Amino acid sequence: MPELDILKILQDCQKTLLIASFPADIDGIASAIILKKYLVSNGKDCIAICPDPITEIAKKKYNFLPYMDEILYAESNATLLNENIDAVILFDSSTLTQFYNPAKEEVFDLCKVKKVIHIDHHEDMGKIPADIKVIDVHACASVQVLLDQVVPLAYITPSLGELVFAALVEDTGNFVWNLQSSRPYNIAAHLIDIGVRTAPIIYQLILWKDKEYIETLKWMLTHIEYFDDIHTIMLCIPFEIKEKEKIDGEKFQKIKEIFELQIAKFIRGYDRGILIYEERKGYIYASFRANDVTNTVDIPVLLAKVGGKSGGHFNSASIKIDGVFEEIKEILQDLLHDALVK
Ligand SMILES: [Mn+2]
Repeated sequence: MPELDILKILQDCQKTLLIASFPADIDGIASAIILKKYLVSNGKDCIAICPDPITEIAKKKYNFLPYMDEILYAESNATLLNENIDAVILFDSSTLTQFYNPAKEEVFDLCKVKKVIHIDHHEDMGKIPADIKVIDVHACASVQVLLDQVVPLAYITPSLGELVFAALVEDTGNFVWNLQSSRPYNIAAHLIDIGVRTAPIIYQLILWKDKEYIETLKWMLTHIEYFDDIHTIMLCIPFEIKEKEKIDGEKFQKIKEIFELQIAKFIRGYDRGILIYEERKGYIYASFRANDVTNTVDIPVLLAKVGGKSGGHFNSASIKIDGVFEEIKEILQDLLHDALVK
């Protein structure tokens, strides 16, 4: 049963703004839509937004789901001001800048807001100025936190259930990672029992590939290098190749997404994948994705030895560094070699 009496908490508030973090992701969006509908059905006035204009990719990806028109793509500060908001609920990020668009908006001004609630499964970094934190780092998705602690599971209709299932599938890679208890399976079992059809959602989010994807993949597969001694694959895009193949920002994002999500850690015998990209001459970005079952190298620790700006988790991190492309590629190989023989 939910532990948090959200209706009581919001009883003195007139209008609540629910914000799903950007980049748009179905866990944040689904959580915001479900809580919005729950609050509205209990007589509350609400508006739900995602502060980033949803990309064409996300639109195409999620529009098969119900209630997607319940979430607006609007600027957070303008909405706060124009709609006389006095309560804010933030979903699915522990980074404040993911709740407004720093490229377009000045500051995130919450001073006129009476209640700020943060609902999340990411670790609380103390960066979100919330009065109430509803955070469970053992949950696989924010939607799980919402159903465990805020909205009764009995409120979920088959249509809302599609949103819940989509969020569970996307945040666990179709029930592969982020599973720290049987709860996500129990929620999924309940959804099947109430009539949610799960296969179409798995096809839409995981299995179906666009023609454009296959074309990009074809290019990538001819450029991947396999390093058997360090059980690592590399996709290298030095400046010359970037220019020759006309890889602009958008094309690179596509390559990066496909590499990180579908290739880097999924080739048997190769425990990690590195994408190295030279955006401008001497300005290098390297992204590591390692298999959560077979990788033994702490990637952020490894990257700290290269210098530059790094961040991430044990199996997933990236770095920006100035240098000569071939040299950095070699340094990364050597460091991996050393880390593995130890
Ligand atoms: Mn999430």
